[in-house]
Amino acid sequence: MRATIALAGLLTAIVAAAAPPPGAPRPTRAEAAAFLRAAEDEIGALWIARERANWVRATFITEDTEALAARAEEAVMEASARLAREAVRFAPADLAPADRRKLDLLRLTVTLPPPPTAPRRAELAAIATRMENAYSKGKHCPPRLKGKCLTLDDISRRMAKSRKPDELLELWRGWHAIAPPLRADYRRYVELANEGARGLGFKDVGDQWRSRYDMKPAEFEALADRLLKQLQPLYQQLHCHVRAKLRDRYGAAAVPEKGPIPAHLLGNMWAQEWTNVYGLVTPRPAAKSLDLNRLLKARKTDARGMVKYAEGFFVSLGLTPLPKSFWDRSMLTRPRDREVVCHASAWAVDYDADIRIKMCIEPTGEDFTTIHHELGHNYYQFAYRRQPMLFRDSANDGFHEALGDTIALSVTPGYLARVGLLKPAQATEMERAELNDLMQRALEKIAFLPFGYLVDRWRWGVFSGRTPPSGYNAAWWRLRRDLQGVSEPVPRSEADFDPGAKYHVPSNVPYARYFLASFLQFQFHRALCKTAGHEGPLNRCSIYGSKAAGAKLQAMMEMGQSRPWPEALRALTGEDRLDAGAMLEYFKPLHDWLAEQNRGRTCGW
Ligand code: X8Z
Ligand code: ZN
Repeated sequence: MRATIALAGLLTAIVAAAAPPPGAPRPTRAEAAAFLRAAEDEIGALWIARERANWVRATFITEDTEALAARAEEAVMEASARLAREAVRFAPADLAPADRRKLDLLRLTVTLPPPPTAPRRAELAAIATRMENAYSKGKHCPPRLKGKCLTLDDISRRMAKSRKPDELLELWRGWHAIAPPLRADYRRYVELANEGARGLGFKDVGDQWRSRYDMKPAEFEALADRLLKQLQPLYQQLHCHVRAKLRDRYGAAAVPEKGPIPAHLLGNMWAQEWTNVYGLVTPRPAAKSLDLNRLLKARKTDARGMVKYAEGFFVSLGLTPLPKSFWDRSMLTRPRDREVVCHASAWAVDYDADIRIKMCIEPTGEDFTTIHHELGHNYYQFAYRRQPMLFRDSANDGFHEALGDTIALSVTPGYLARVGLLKPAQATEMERAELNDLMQRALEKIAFLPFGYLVDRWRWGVFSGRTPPSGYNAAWWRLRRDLQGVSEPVPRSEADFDPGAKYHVPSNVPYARYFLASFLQFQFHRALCKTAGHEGPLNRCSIYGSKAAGAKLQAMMEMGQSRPWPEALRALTGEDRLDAGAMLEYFKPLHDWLAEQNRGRTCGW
């Protein structure tokens, strides 16, 4: 991949728009370096101030913290716009490659592209903060509970367990009812952020998001398409089998034989992962299956205890224990006395060693995995903290999301026996019935792929104007039906705003990162298993305790965003292409088994 050339090309548009007057002297390398030093100092200080304000807001939502966070965002926007404009002056300079990269990153990594005027920047900052808060405060107050309201965690807990279609539908509808009030704000946010993106030299916000991958935006789209296509056959097989089993359970009237699966029956609010219907699709019901929910409850493992297990894994790789401040400052459970943003996140508040997580942990296998995911973010942040400010991020955003998931792939029965959560004999029995384990993983990882892809497909359409506000909801369900094979459980209309019921939409967090991470984590896993000396099938491998694997990970994480991502990938895996091969290899036995089960069934929708 000609990464540097592609990146340099990105600047052409704004260079043309704001080129120095003819005859103006070309800026020198030293001038560019001085500009970048000052820019990093300024933007770094503002980023840190924003993180602090945001931490307080996200862990204590009030009108005041909302206003303070919006102010901090506004200050970042103002500086980003100004610095990006000034940066244009240095584009023709003969720059050191690292400085060229920094100049590009200055405009590429702006999360909320700043509109040109102060009042509109203030408006956008206020809308963005308000939307995330509104989502986070969302509640469902069913009449049957007579005034008691359910949070998303309450709803998710019920949805994971319930097998009553009526109850599932009520919960699904109840949660989706939080979103219509966000629609007007969302529409305005799209207008304002698009203005900002255009000011930075992009066609629209989607174009800016797709430009962050060391290649042209169109090349990135092609890459995503290629990856999805590689996994489509396996997704179709999984979908086919799960649909047949849901039909057995819920009846022919509820689940069509050949059509999409109604979205409320898959054990997850967005049907984005299906692990909670594992009990309906267990390949080897006679053999023991791993049930982390039970294990954690039986041991009365609390939130801290769960985080300790995850930390223990990283430490076994030779990475450092979490600093004391992590334990003092993290928010691990939902506070009873105030509104917070419960959606899990990891922070480096000072862009240095002050790493923390914010999560409302429940003693479930799902949260056990999410904790590994979050600590992956924290260990990454900790590793690149010595990089220049503009390089303190992952190689691309998929890398950040993949790190902790890679570790979670090593949470195998064998590993759980080593840390005493399982008896060795139990672990051996589970490993023998490996299809069970693979099915659990597939319900998490394979089921996720089309969803991971479509959230931003929808937003790219919205930002480009191809999907007008009058078609927001219809476009969402078209994608869900076409790509996921999942349907709306009751008729929907443009009075609804179903994409707004998914955190990342009102919170302005790009989503393609999770799609990329799905592939990257298997590439990482395969490479690290090799480094750890593992032989045999990939799904049996745990890198627990491998200092060699830890050193490789650490070396890649320390690079931060200083080099184009293919180089970081190469440092860890020897490959420089994102590829589905490792994922397909991992799931091969399950794929074969599913194909057999589905013989005689009509797959697809
Ligand atoms: O948002 C997250 C993480 C925080 S970065 C908890 N994830 C996506 C989601 O919840 O939709 C992890 C998996 C996908
Ligand atoms: Zn994450």
